[in-house]
Amino acid sequence: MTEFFDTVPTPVAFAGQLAGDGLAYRVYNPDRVVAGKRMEDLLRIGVCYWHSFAWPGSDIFGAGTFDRPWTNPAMDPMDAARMKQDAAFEFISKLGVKFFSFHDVDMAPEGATLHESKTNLDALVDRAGEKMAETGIELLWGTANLFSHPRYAAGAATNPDPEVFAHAAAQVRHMLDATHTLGGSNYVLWGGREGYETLLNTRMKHEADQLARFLSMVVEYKQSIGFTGTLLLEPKPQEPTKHQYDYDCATVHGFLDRYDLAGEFKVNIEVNHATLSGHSFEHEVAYAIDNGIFGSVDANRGDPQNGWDTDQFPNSVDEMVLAVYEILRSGGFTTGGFLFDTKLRRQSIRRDDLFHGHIGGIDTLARALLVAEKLLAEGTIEGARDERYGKWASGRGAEILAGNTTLAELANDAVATDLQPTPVSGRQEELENVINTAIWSVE
Ligand code: XLS
Ligand code: NI
Ligand code: NI
Repeated sequence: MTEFFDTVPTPVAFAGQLAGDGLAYRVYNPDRVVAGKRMEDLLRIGVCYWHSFAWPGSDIFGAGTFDRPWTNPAMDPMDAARMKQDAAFEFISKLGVKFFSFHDVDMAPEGATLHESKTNLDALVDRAGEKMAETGIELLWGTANLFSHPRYAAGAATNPDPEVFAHAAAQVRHMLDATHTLGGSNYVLWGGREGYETLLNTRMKHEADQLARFLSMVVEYKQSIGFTGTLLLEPKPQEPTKHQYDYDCATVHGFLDRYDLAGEFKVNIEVNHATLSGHSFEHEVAYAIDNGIFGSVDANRGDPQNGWDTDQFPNSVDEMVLAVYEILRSGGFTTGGFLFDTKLRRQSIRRDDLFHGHIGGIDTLARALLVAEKLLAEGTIEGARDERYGKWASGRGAEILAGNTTLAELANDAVATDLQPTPVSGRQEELENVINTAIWSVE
C-alpha cells in the first residue's frame, strides 16, 4: 500500500532532550514508570478523526488549504473514505499512540437515506476493526455528528420537531452499536446544537425535558446491548449555538441530578470549552472529580485573545499541570484519556505538520505528568491543604460537620467565649512558587 505520510518512514520514538531536529519525543516515553504506572497507560493519548483527517482546513471565510486528497469531491465517496481511513491508521501507528475517536460522518459518507448511511458506516467500521486488530490501536470513544446537517440547525434531542429527535435516535443507536462492536471505552454526546439562538422562540424547560428523555433512552439502549463503556457528556457554553445547555461541568451535574441521570453519565472536559465558560481547565477537572463525574479530556486549548474554540494543540505545561495533578491525585483515568480534539492552523499545510502538532502536545502532557508526580511525592500542596482545613478534623469543626450543633448553640458559645478567630495566611504566592519550582526542576 502506498503511504500517505511518506516523509515519516518509521514510528516516532522517544529520543530525550538531546533529540536532534527530526520527529521525536523529548519527554513522552511510553514505558517510563510514573507514580507506579506506565506513562502510556496513564496518559491514554488519542487522535481525533474529524479535525485531523476529515477537515480540509476551511474556515468561515475561506476554502480548505490542506493536502487531503480524499476530500476531492470528484472521488467516489466510499473510495475516498477508505483512502482517508488508510491515512488515519497510518498516522496513528506512526505517531505511536494507542487510541482514536470518530463521529459517524467522519468515517463514512452519509447516504441518501438512513439505511444507506448505515450500510456505508458498517462497511467502514468492519474495515476499521481489521486495522485495529492489525495495529493494536483502540477506540477511546465513538460519537454521532448531530450538528452539521441542516436538519439539526434547531438542535437534535432539543429540536422542536420530534422527527428530528427520532432521526438523532437512529444515528446514536447506530454509533452506539459501532462503538460497542469496536470495543470502545466510552461513548460521547456533545450537544453543539442543544441550546438556543433566541429565547423568543424557545421553551427552555420543554427542551430540557426532551434532552433528559433522549439521554434516558441512550442509557436504556446501552444496557440492552451490553455496552459497558462510559457515557460522557461534553460541556461547552456556546459555539456554534448562542447558549448551550451543557454549559459547564456544574451545569451538567445539576441537570443529571435533576433528571435522575446521575451515575449514568460522566463528563468529557475540553480545555478550550473550560476557558470559554469562564473557568480554568483545572477548575472543571477538580469540580468533576469532586462530584464523581470525571470521565475524559479533550486536550485542545484556546487562544486567550479569541472568544472561540480555536482547538490548538496543548503547548503550555503551566496550563495543564494543575489539572493533571488533580487527575493523578485522584488515581488517574479509568476509561478516559487525553484525546487530541485539535486543529492545525490553516497555514500548516505540510503533511508532517500533523506530527509536529501532536508530538509537541504529547510532550507537554508528559511533562505536566512528571511535574504532577513530583508535586504529589513532595506533598507540599496536599500538606498545605490538610493544614488549612485541619481544625475541621476535631473539636468544634467535627461537631459542626457531624450535625451535632445548632446555629443558636454555636452563636451562644461564640458570644460566651468571646471568639476572636486569628486570620491565617492563604500562602498563595508560596504555593505558586512550589508549582514553578517543580516545573523548572523536574527531569
Ligand atoms: C466541539 C467539540 C466536538 C466534540 C465531539 O467543540 O469539541 O469536537 O468533541 O463532537
Ligand atoms: Ni471536543
Ligand atoms: Ni470543542
